[in-house]
Amino acid sequence: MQEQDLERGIAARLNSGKRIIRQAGEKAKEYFENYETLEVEVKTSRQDLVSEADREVERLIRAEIANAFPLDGLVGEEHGQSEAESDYTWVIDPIDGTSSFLHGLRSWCVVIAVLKEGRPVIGIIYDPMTGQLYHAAEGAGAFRDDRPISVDFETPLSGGFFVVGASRPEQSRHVGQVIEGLLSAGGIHMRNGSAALSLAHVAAGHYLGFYEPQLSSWDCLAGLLMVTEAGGVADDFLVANGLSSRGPAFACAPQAAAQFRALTV
Ligand code: 2AM
Ligand code: CA
Repeated sequence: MQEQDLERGIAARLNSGKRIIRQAGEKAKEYFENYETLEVEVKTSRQDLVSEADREVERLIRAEIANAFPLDGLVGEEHGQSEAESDYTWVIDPIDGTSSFLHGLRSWCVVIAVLKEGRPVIGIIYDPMTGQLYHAAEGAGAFRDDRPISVDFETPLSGGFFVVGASRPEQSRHVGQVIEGLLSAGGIHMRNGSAALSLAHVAAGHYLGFYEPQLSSWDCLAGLLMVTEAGGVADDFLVANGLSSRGPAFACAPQAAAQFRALTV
C-alpha cells in the first residue's frame, strides 16, 4: 500500500501529527538551549526525571490535537489519559530521553503514536537536534524525511549495534546478563537514553536491534510500528501490556531476531 491509499481518517491524523510534532520539537529545543536553568523534579526514582519542558510541550501537543480532533482519546506521559469518543487514541511523549535532555545530551525526541480501535496505525518520531522526522503508517512503510527507510537486512548479530536499555535497579542483573551474552556473541552494545529514537534508528538500519525490559507505551509504540514497517521483527506491546502498564519492548532486524531474542529471556 502507498501512503496516498491510506484511509482518510488515518491520513488526516498523519498529516496533522507531523505538523504538531515539529511545532512541539521546536518548543522543546528552546527549553533545551537553556537546560541548565530548568528545575528538575524526581518522579519514581533518580532515573525518572521531569521538568517544565516535558509538561509544557505535552500541553502544546494536547491542545493542538484537541483542536483538530476533539473526539479522539489522548494518553500522555505527564498529564494522563482522556477517553476517546471516536475510534482513535493518540499516545504521546513530549520528551523521550528526558535524562539525556536534562544532562545536556542531544539524544532525545518527541513521540506520537495513533491507535485506531486499539491498534497502532501511525508512529511519528521527531529529532529536533537534527531536524529529522521519522514516520510510519500501518501497511504503508517507514520513512525519514518522507524517504523510505528499512532495517539492515545484511549484518548478522555478530558485528551489529544493539541497544539494551534499563532504568530501574531491580533490572540490573537481567540487563547485565543480556549485555554479557550479546558481547560474548560478538554484538556491540550502544545506548543513547531515548527508547523511541533508538527504535527509529533500528528502523533506519543504524542499530540492528533494541531491547528494554520495562518501558511505557508512549516510549515504544511509535518505534515498534516503525521497525515492523521497515521490515523488522517487533513485539506487539499492547497484546502483552495495557496502554498504561509497563512492559518489555523488543525489535530487531529479521536475520538476527531469533538469536537476539534468545539472549533476552
Ligand atoms: P523518558 O525519557 O520519557 O522517561 C531509557 O532507558 C528509556 O526509558 C527512555 O525512553 C525513558 O523515557 C524510559 N524511562 C526512564 N525512566 C523510566 C522508568 N522509571 N520506568 C520506565 N521507563 C523509563
Ligand atoms: Ca518522557
